[in-house]
Amino acid sequence: MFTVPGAETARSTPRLSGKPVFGLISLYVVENNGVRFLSSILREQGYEVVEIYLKDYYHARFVWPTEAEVLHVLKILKERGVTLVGISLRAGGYYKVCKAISKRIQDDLGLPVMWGGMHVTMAPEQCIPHADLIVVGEAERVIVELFDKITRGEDIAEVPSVWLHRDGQVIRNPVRMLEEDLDSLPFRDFHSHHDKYWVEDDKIIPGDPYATQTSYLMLSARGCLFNCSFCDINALRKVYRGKGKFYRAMSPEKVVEEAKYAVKAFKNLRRIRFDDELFMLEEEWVDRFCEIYPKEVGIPFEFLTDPRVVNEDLLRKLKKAGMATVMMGIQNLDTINKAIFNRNVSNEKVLEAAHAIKRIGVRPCYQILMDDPISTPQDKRDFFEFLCELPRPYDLYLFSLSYWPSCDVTDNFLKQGLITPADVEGENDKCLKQFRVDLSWPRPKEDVFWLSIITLLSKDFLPIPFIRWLSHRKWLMEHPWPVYAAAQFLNAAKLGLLALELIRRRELTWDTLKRWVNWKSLATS
Ligand code: B12
Repeated sequence: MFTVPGAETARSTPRLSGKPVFGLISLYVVENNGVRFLSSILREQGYEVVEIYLKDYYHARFVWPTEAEVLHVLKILKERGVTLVGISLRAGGYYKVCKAISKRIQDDLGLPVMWGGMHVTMAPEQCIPHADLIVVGEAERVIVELFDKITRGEDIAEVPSVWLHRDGQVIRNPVRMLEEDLDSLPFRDFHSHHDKYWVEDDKIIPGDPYATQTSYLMLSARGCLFNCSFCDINALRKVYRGKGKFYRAMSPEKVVEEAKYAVKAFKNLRRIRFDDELFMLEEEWVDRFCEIYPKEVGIPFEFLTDPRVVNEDLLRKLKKAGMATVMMGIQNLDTINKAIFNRNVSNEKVLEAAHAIKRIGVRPCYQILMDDPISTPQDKRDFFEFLCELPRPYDLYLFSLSYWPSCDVTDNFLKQGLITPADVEGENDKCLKQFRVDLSWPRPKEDVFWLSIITLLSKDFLPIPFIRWLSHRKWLMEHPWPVYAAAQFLNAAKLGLLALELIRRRELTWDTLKRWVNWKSLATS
């Protein structure tokens, strides 16, 4: 246990005793995996958990909760006799909302508030002043130990991963060893409808707000083999250094068992999306998965991969087993990837992986990362030229570089004076407004030009020589509005076609439309 002096006040986390009734709040996402993992394991251990989903996540739209919504949250906590409140702070953009809600709960109800989630893990020092206690990192085992101790009336000052206040000092316990056996964790709870409330549009909607979905987001692994400097993984590796195996995957049998659970829990299920940082592409694992998944589940699936692990044979087997598409991170030119993103992957390797995917016959989605402050005008042209070489057809997800606390890219740019602390998520909330690139976001003319031109590449019917010809028009670079307007129009048309396709596949729900359609900010695709 480390204690660090900081004793301007004699603040102490209130003493907790008796079996807790836990109110667990998810900010702006009705799906929140973290919340669902925790409520599931706590319920399994016999604890009462009341889940409150405070507002949903909407693409590039962030609306502060209304007073009525805050009062609804307080009312639920009070009426359900909650004794300890947890708030899941997944993205730094919600830090200020989290602070405000916590204060209301502490002041109006006198309840202790515990924070956890990705932002807390990345920036615990920013969070601890506003919470009575926080949990750094993965919390399934931690929360059970914490609740058992509270129930038995024991002191919680030494629970691993927990930070709390004691006599004006902050107690910062080191993080717990990582859970190696992901198979031993219970599935997230998507099936029970009691003890769940969605607070949205000034209303309380009881029941599980996620039950009507047509796609199930599966997490079959935690961690990653790589360490890109812009990614949360880079921050997590620092937190977990020396704390056990970092990249862990569920067994194929357990993945299939969970998929079967999802089929039961979601009546309209049409697709499974593995949202792991890196889907397991190891031969034995893939062989077993491909043997049992089609027989026992058979629902189309997709996953995220990296050019460094793409293997044509394995992809072929996965395609046969139901792989509908694959998303692959490219990010930028190899020179930029190496210089600032710690991605040691050559352009040739990316092309090789793209050709392998093309031969397999699925339409991939490539992810790229824009808006870095380093790329020169020549880099931007080179990147465009490189993208022209990718075999079509493909979709593009263009992301805008956000600065997560304690990631290397953030620290390096801060040191070089390329960004200021106000640009870092937590203080900043750009990630809620410009995560997927929207062409109308204020940018230098040159970037509007290149982003618009790049957006044209995923419109298969436009010949590459024509797009290249446009890219050389000096006048357009100076006055990018015609190419911007064309890109916006084609983008909107493509999203319309995608919606029709989803309707055909019976995958479109009203909730998905609400989440993704924002006419003021079109996500490029
Ligand atoms: C899947 C995913 C999504 C999905 C689905 C979310 C879902 N079902 O939960 C969708 C597409 C909706 C999504 C959206 C966004 N996401 Co996202 N997402 C992820 C991803 C890939 C996995 C999250 C996850 O489920 N992890 C597994 C669970 C088990 O881990 P966990 O959530 O951290 O929870 C554990 C602990 O943190 C802790 N914990 C969590 N909550 C609590 C609460 C308490 C009280 C306690 C004690 C502990 C605790 O215990 C949990 C169990 O061990 C992560 C990357 C990652 N590796 O985490 C990014 C990530 C969390 N997302 C990120 C971002 C920025 C976003 C968006 C803002 C992007 C955008 N503008 O579109 C939105 C915001 C949505 C929202 N309102 O939160 C960033 C956050 C970075 C940051 N610090 O800000 C991450 C880290 C990715 C990245 N870019 O590096 N996301």
